[in-house]
Amino acid sequence: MKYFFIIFIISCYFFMGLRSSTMVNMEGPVAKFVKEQIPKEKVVIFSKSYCPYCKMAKEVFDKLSQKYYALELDQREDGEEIQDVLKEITGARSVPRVFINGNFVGGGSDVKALQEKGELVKLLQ
Ligand SMILES: N[C@@H](CCC(=O)N[C@@H](CS)C(=O)NCC(=O)O)C(=O)O
Repeated sequence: MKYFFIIFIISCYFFMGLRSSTMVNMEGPVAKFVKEQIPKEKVVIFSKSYCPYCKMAKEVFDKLSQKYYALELDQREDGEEIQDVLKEITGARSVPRVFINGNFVGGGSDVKALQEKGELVKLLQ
């Protein structure tokens, strides 16, 4: 039973790795959509409506009166695929994934840290 469990866990990791490395078509329509959204606004947030880290990032921009374009991935049928594409682009599929002037700047904690260090305002120029 113990060995079955270990093999099960190893198989899960194997298939998760396989999914991320082989199933993302960076030339496909979802990747094209993601690439088109990133330069659409000065601040673009790939978000989920219920996500506290996304709320945290949005609040940072709200306090700066900086408008942003948020895509709520939990409200889209292609949300999972968008996250797979974002993993290829940014190295992780967690939300939020925040872009400023077309550049990836991080997740919610990163945005907050940038603001606290006074670096966010510079990136927004
Ligand atoms: N340290 C990350 C944490 C982000 C995080 O844990 N996000 C959750 C949602 S609140 C997530 O992406 N969960 C996996 C998923 O929704 O696919 C950040 O500050 O952005």
